Amino acid sequence: EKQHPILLDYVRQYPLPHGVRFTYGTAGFRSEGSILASTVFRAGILAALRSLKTGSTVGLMLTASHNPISDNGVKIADPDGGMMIQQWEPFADALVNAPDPEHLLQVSALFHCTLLVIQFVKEENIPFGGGQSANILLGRDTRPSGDALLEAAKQGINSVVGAFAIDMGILTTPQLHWMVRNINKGTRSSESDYMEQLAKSFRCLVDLAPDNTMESKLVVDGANGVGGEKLQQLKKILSGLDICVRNTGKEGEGLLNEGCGADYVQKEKAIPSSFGLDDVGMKCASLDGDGDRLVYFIPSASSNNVDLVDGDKILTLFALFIKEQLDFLCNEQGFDNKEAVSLGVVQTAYANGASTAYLKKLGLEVVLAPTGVKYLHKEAATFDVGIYFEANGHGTILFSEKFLSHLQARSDELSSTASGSESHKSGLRLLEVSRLINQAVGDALSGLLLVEAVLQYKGWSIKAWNELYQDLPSRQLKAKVADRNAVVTANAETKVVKPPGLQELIDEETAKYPCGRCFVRPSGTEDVVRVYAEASTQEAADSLAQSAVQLVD
Ligand code: NG1
Ligand code: ZN
Repeated sequence: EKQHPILLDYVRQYPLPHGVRFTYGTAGFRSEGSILASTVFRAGILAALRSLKTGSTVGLMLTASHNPISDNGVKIADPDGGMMIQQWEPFADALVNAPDPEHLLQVSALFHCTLLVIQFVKEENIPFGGGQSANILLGRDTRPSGDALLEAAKQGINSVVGAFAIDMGILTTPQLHWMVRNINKGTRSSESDYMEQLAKSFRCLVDLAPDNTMESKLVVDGANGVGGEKLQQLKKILSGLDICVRNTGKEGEGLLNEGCGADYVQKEKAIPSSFGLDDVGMKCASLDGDGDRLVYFIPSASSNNVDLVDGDKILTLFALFIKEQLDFLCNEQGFDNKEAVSLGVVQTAYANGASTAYLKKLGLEVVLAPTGVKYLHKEAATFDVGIYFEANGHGTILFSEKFLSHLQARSDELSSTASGSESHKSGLRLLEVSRLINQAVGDALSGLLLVEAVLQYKGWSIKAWNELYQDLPSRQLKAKVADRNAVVTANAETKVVKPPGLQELIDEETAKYPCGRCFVRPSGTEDVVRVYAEASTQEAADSLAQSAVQLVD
């Protein structure tokens, strides 16, 4: 028999750890970094197959985002820069959990790793041998386990004939997704291209803004991760912003995500380490460990608290700005596309109820999606301009190709005649926003620059922005249960359908609280059921969440 193009002899170098099952959850495979080598090796194979199948470059990112430094994870970016298509997730799960070939005698041969790959290649009609090549861009965050895992990924890729691993070094997650997208579009895709594009479009947006005086100083918590490092790099080519980065991850500044970072600030509503009394009242922002989440905050005078300006408020700020630009654009004579330009915002059930109410009052179409950016992204992509954010600060703004080419054509046409008009300017602003904000995935660095540009445009302080609406008090808790997947939800996770009867009990409890809202869902990244409750006072929200935990247990 002729040799199969997949040389899974390498598999033996990365034995499967005993007694663990990995699932491609909300954000790829994640666990303790020390037991991930076989998973990452096999994710390398998966990425190579994905690239062969699509005939395009794909990405493989090693990160565990906001999780502790000892964790790590791996996820695949599809050719468009988005997350790997969901149809491949069952194969991904089967592949990383399939027994090693050595164990062949103990298990049904059908399920072992090599056979599984061969079968899948056949089923999916993945081309081999005709000189097809596969390119996989590799990125990783600053975790110490990243080096060894990178090797495992390369070996996995190399075990597929025709597949090439291209190591892009230490990157934020959104940088890698951006590169994959741009390579496949045939546009500039290096790290310095990324930096230059962000700096340039930011500068253009500021130039297109009225001459407002600005609270230009911004203190940023880099979570002691890659985001802080990259922001410092970006700072060198930025003008008009006075950014001070703390928790950059340098020797002596502290550990990745420990007592700092966007997740910590959002969940604890506490100031991150390296921030103190001197920062009270300042405009501050916090990135997460891999630079795809962004929240703002104002350290308050009382103890360690902050006024949190979360992803919902970033979404609201962006929605206000975009809507205003679209209104300018569409009010103009000759722009008869008013009906045709669709603007939508996408949130999850975790969005604060006050934000949803505010957005609806603005007349915006608000869509609810299940947790996980892959779901939000998909919904947002159905609009000409789709804005999505999770409350935790992960999100972006998507522009349809159709709308962008329309804007471009219009701006070319107007540039000679009506260059000073507000309508012309709004077209230009929208074009610059599409260049600034990452079109592949949520990106804290580009998000931060857009927030700053919009605040500048509005002449708003962070305080003015924060006061657009007031968050309803809320509480998030985790319930440790025997099997989190016993809880099955529907309606964008707002209703429990299994186990039967649970939703009725939750409804009954919720009805006892004014402005009460409560839902439970299995986490996609941790072995817990998450509980969220909102009510008119903090005590009430706490108590509702507590009762729901008891119902789930
Ligand atoms: P899970 O564990 O499925 O709740 C968490 C976050 C998501 C998303 C993913 C990926 C919450 C409630 N959930 O998912 O929003 O960021 O991690 O990192 O914050
Ligand atoms: Zn992240």
